[in-house]
Amino acid sequence: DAPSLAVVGVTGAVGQEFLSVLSDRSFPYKSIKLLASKRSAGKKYTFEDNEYVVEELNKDSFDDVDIALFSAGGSISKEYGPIAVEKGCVVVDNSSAFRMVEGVPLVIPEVNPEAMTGVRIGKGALVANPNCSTIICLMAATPLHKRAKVLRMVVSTYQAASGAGAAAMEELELQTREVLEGKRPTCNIFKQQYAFNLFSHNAPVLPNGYNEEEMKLVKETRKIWNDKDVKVTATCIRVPVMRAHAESVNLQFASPLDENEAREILKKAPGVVVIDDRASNHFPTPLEVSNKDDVAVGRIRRDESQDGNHGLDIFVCGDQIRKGAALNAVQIAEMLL
Ligand code: 2RA
Repeated sequence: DAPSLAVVGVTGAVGQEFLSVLSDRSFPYKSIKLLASKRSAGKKYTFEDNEYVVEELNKDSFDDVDIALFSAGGSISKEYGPIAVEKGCVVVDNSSAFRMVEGVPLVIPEVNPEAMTGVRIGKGALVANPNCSTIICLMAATPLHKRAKVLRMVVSTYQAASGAGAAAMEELELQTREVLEGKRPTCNIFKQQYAFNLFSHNAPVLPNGYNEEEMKLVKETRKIWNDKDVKVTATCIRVPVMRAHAESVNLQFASPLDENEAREILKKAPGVVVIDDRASNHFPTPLEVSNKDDVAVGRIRRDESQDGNHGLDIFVCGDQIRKGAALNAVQIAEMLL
């Protein structure tokens, strides 16, 4: 019969998108529980014509839950994820808390479904949702990697406000109005002006000079591709865009892969749409992929700086809240049905 569900962090941008995606995809459930912090307990949401009251998350919240979707930050996942697993629940965690833990599947259903082997309803398990910039990049890079092994990948990201939460989206809008009105921009979320600006991703910078967001792309790619040797380097930038990430990806392959074959592969790739019209200079844009499921790829071209046909450049856009988080997590849950 249909599973019982719980959504942890239901009031956040991703939590709300979980509900939208579950409904859009007619995900079957016999019950659904909306969980959040004490501060949000009591809030009411209408979901599929039924009214639900948000319950305060506690250690007994998962007694009768088959699948729990988490997006409430790493500390909540660390505290309650194992409790839920102990109760026999399959946890799909959107935080970074467990992604690199040995034995925890890190899954993009279209990319590495085999990682879900052995995970089933009734047997507690924790499954990690990759970081949004990793998901969006690998949705396009993997179909090519499977055809001609990627030896090295250079990624430059242009990341939306939504990655920093709903409050960051609100502040970007507020700052934009303030700047246009000649007022001093309100800077609460980021210490610098965001509107009409861009800056290095706000994640902490590590001793090696990379920030945590960039190292997520490096480490998660190696785990998802099960290839500890693939060379990855990334520069992650926060740009004044609301909810879709854009990424420039340079690929070096072990064997030749020409741009036409790459384009055909991507046209057939699940969850990918090719927007690559040179004549009209029409390529993927964040606005065009926002609120959509598919990742868009374009600017597919041979990297002329590399020998032979061993290099390609591509440009990818994907909705950060949807495929970058909520949709991917729900697709993982669909693999359990
Ligand atoms: C960001 N990847 O975009 C993060 C969100 N999880 O900041």
